[in-house]
Amino acid sequence: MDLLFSHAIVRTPGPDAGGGLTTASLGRPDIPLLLAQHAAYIEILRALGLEVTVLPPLPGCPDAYFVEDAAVMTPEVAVITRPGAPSRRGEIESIESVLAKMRPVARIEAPGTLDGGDVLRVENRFYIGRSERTNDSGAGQLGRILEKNGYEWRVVPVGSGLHLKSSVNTLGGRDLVFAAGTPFLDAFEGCRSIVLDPGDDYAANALWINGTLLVPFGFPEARWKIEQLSRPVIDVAMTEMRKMDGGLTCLSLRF
Ligand code: CIR
Repeated sequence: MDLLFSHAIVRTPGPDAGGGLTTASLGRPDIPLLLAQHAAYIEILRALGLEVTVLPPLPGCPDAYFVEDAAVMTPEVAVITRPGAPSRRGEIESIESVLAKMRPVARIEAPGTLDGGDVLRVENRFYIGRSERTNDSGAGQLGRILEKNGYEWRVVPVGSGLHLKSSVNTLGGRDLVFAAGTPFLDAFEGCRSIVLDPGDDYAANALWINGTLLVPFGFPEARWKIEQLSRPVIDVAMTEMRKMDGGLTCLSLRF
């Protein structure tokens, strides 16, 4: 049974949002369009019944609107991460001040690094990607915090791609969507997999919100495959976030 979300935290992109980290060669984001797409994303979350807290831009932290990377939320605890990219570490103080009002806080400490984009919950188990951003220490620290709170956890070597959730996401329960050629499919035994076509990798970052599936606009084959689950699907324009390696999940913390 999936836990339903009642809240989301997002952060408005700042005027410096084009100065964040990226591996994409898609050009710089158009900031007015980025803001419009971000505002539309917020409206979708609200239309799905979530109470959305919108944090202001964080000066000097151009990637801070990818709030998912700065924390991992469970009903019991808010885990403040230690992002793998040093340029993103300035984000955590601000997110901690917000989350500390909502949950007991735990922290990933040095030498651990962990990005929330590497953390995927499937029912009672958390899959933690070991990636360019998340190391063994960070994954282990998070795992032990989760274990204390009654969860199972498993480390998955991500191989290529930015984060674990760049390649796999839940579509509800144990239904998962994978990018083509994902090397770690075996780690998810017992789950039902939809594997997208080569070229549709970006659409593997689909987002389940209380039974509705958000998918990035512009991937008709991926959308068709996901629609076969007979759950409502909403297309979301993500062209400008994609230029900064951002996807649907990273724009919010949901709980
Ligand atoms: C970064 O490279 O950190 C940002 N430009 C993009 C982070 C995307 N986060 C995510 O998918 N969870």
